[in-house]
Amino acid sequence: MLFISVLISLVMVAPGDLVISEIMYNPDGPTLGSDEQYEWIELCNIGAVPLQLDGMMLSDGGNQLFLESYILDPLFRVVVAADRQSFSEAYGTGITIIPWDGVWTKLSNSSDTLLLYSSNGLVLDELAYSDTWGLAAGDTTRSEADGRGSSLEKINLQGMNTEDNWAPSIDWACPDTDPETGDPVCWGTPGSINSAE
Ligand SMILES: [Ca+2]
Ligand SMILES: [Ca+2]
Repeated sequence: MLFISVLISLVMVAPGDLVISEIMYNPDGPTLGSDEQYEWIELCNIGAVPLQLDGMMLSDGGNQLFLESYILDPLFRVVVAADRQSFSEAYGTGITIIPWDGVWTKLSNSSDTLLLYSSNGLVLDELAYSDTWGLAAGDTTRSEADGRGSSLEKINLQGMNTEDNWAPSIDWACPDTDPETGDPVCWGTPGSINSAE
């Protein structure tokens, strides 16, 4: 039965089935650590069938990384981490992290475009974000997602990757405080439903 499901998913995977649901593009240095160790990407299967992730690719147009074998059931989420060991040390070991080959697709701290491809080269999702996302018009401070602890979360997973459909996380795991504001510093909701959903 499992084998049949995999075959079906390989045939039917289409844009919109698997989405980039959350990114940590600029981890908070003082409480979490460096970009090289603590950037991560969350993927969610919003389609109707299990998806085999083997061979799917994430890229910013330069670096490419290829996901290893994992069957992701509908409505479940997984994490692709820059450094699996660092991620597990920070977030614990209860979150599914997908191994990958290639070169980490560095997430710029200003703006970047992140592309998700199927194993046969179809673009499944594309996210062109900016560090201004999450700031009100005219606000010249930094977004909570811009190195202040929060991740950037998609609000409606079925919706477009526009600025108004993404927001800094306002989550529940807040291990520290922001030295600038004294507010709680959170690190997003990897592997779990988004706080902004
Ligand atoms: Ca970064
Ligand atoms: Ca999440």
